[in-house]
This record gives sequence, structure tokens and C-alpha cells, in this order.
Amino acid sequence: MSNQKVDLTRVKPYGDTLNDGMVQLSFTLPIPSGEEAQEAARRLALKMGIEEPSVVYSEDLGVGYTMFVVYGKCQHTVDYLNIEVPKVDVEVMDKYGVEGFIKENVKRDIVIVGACTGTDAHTVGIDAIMNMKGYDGHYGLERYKGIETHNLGSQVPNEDLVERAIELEADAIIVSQVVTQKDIHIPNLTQLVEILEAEGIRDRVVLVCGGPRIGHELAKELGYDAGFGRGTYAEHVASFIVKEMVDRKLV
Ligand code: B12
Repeated sequence: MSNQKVDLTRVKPYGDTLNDGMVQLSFTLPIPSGEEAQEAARRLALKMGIEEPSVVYSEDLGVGYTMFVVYGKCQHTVDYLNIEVPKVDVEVMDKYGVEGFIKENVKRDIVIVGACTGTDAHTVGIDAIMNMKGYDGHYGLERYKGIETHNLGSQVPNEDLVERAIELEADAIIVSQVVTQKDIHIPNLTQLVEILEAEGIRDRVVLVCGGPRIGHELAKELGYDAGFGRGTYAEHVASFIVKEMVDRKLV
């Protein structure tokens, strides 16, 4: 590590010494393994703006494809001080804080219905938020006094989720989307909002989505009240839901 002062308006990657710009990237090319393939990878890295690229590893993927790891120097910088990321603006309470808040301000149990929707089969994210044992030492919503949870699992069609939410008179609907290849999550998340609007209940529920590539800004754009990404725990979502219910007089 260097004692040199970091210029936060011109941040660049750090490898051995401050500002050396060293990065490692990996990618696959649809070409057979060999010296020509390595040269192709090196030239591509140069075109990406990587200086002095060095192909440090390549592996034949067996079907005319090769995977590469390249080291090189990134010449660009970013102004860290000028970055603003839209985030859910709520003071996060811990489990006991949320439970106390419900007792004092809602005065009844709240109902949360959740699912991983569409063709998405990843249950771990929604389980991390909803299931009793929670995630990373943070209990899930199922364990909260004053919250009744219904985790419908994965590959749940939007129509089924809405039907269950109506049946259960849900206060909040929470949706997980993990697969984002070819932006498949966008039409799926949009469809849910459309169904809720068609049923005339969009304004009556708190609608939240989450997943490793979901952000608050995208969620708002798609018509959700909030979006949560990586590193979310149940208390983040619970704090948002209960405060939103009170703010919107949904109690
Ligand atoms: C485990 C896993 C699987 C398991 C899932 C098992 C299960 N029951 O869930 C299996 C093997 C079934 C699987 C299948 C597939 N997978 Co997969 N899978 C993974 C893996 C390795 C881990 C995911 C995980 O469990 N993370 C742990 C949880 C806790 O993290 P999380 O989901 O991010 O959740 C947190 C936050 O995002 C947030 N959150 C998530 N949901 C919600 C919801 C709400 C309301 C809120 C508030 C917050 C929230 O809170 C959580 C806790 O902090 C990832 C790679 C990785 N390392 O992430 C690939 C990955 C997600 N899978 C991937 C793919 C492509 C697939 C397949 C399409 C592969 C294939 N070709 O068949 C299939 C999908 C099939 C389908 N129809 O969906 C890709 C997705 C790429 C993309 N950008 O879309 C990944 C990233 C792997 C990769 N690098 O390519 N997969």
C-alpha cells in the first residue's frame, strides 16, 4: 500500500501501486484454443482500452471456444465524489424495532406475499428475505412478530401471485428476480404491475422487488415502490414496508 493521498475525483484501479490501473478481466471467444486465439484476446483487450495487456491464462472449452484471463492497465478514471446512486430512503430498524413499530402504528398483523416469478427458478434470494432462518445471521420475515408471510416459491406466474395476494388481502407483495439475461426480468416485472393495475389494487399494496441485479432506480421506473439489490436483509425490506404503509395510510 502506498502512503500517497488518493484523489477521489480521479480514481483508477489499484494493483501493486496506487494508480497503476491494473485490472484482470475474463472472457470467452468463439475460436479454437492456440497462439492465434491468445493474440486475438490480447488485441481485443487493447481495443477495450487496456494498456499492456497480457494473456495470463487461457483454457480450451472443447467445442471451438476458448476462455481467457487477461491482465492489463486501465487508463480511465472516475470521479467518485460526483456519484449519486438512488437508494431506498428509509431509516432501517432492526427486527425488534420493526415489531415495535407494527405494534404501535399498525396495531394488527401485516400480510406479506412473496415469490420468485416468471420462469426464474432461483428460490435462495426470496428465502433469504422471507424464511424463518433468514440469511447471514439476519432472521427472515417469517420470524417477525406482527408479520404473516406467505412464500410461494419460484417460477410463480404473475397471475397466480396476484390471485393469492387478493385472497390473503396482502399488504405487501415482494418479488425476486435473479435471472436477468436478455433483460427477461423487465417484461415480467412490468406485467405484474399491469395485472395489479387491471385488478384495481396497485394503490392498496406496497410493491417491492429485489435481486442481485435489481436497483431502486430500475424498480421505480417499472412502477414499484422500492427495489433492493445484493446484501439486502429482511430488516431493510420490513422497515420500508411498515413505514410505507403508515405514510400511505394503508394501515
Ligand atoms: C444457486 C444458483 C442456481 C440454482 C438455484 C437453486 C435455488 N433453489 O435457488 C440452480 C442450479 C437451480 C440455478 C439454475 C439456473 N441458473 Co443460477 N445461479 C445460482 C448461483 C450460483 C447462486 C444464486 C444464489 O443462491 N445466491 C444467494 C442469494 C442469497 O443471493 P441473491 O439471490 O442475490 O439474493 C439476495 C439479494 O439479491 C436480495 N434479493 C433477492 N431476491 C430478493 C427479493 C426481494 C423482495 C428483496 C427485497 C431482496 C431480494 O436479497 C438476497 C439476500 O441478500 C448464481 C451465481 C451467484 N454466485 O450468484 C447463479 C446464477 C444466478 N444463475 C444463472 C443462470 C444463468 C442460471 C440458469 C439459467 C442456468 C441454465 N442455463 O440452466 C438456471 C436458471 C433456470 C431458471 N429457470 O431460472 C446466472 C444468471 C445470469 C443472469 N444475469 O441472468 C447466475 C448469475 C450464474 C452466472 N454467473 O451465470 N442456479
